[in-house]
Amino acid sequence: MYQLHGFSQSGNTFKVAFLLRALNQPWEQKFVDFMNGVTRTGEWREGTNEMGEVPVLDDGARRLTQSGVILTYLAAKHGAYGGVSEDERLEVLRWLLFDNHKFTSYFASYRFMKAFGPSAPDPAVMNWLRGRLDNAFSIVDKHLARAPYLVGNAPTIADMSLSGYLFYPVEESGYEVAGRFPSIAAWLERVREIPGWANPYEILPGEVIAPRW
Ligand SMILES: N[C@@H](CCC(=O)N[C@@H](CS)C(=O)NCC(=O)O)C(=O)O
Repeated sequence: MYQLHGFSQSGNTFKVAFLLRALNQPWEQKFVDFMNGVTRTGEWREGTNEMGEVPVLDDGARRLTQSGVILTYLAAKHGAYGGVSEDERLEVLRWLLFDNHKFTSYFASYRFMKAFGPSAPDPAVMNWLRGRLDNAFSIVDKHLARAPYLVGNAPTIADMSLSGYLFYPVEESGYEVAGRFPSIAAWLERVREIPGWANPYEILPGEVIAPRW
């Protein structure tokens, strides 16, 4: 059985959980106490992931990290959600890279500082991040105005990756999507229809934490 190391606030962990459920694969939760600094310890980094990040997926003796790698691995192994041609697979990879560099990464940082940071977020940092976010979200919104999914006419891991953080309560990020990016909002409704979708807080381990700032 797959083992997925992560925690409930982690949209990157949710991306993998969503795909495992969509593929109908049994998996076991391995709670990582991220909020109390476990991934910063030398022991965890040496024993689990030198990059100090979740998600981590164990498939028997094989250990994988980086959600984009894990999604690509599972899609290829189970023959679903990876794109139906070489062109589509490359297009999926293109969106995964964009997501990891500019979409999820800025959004997750913004939300973390707003909801879970140890001290009140610095307005200058938040303003800068918001500008980067507005740019990335506008690009995705424009793309989705012309297509039902990010790649081709059916859902892929690109959709699971980019949407991974967008099912958490808006109060956590304070970043409105529904009113400002209508094509993203409509796409999120389609993503919710993919078999296996669930509320991240209902399928991942760890307590829900009220936004701090
Ligand atoms: N690109 C990585 C990002 C993973 C990531 O940033 N995970 C967060 C938790 S959701 C983390 O462990 N952050 C630790 C850190 O940035 O030091 C992925 O997609 O797996």
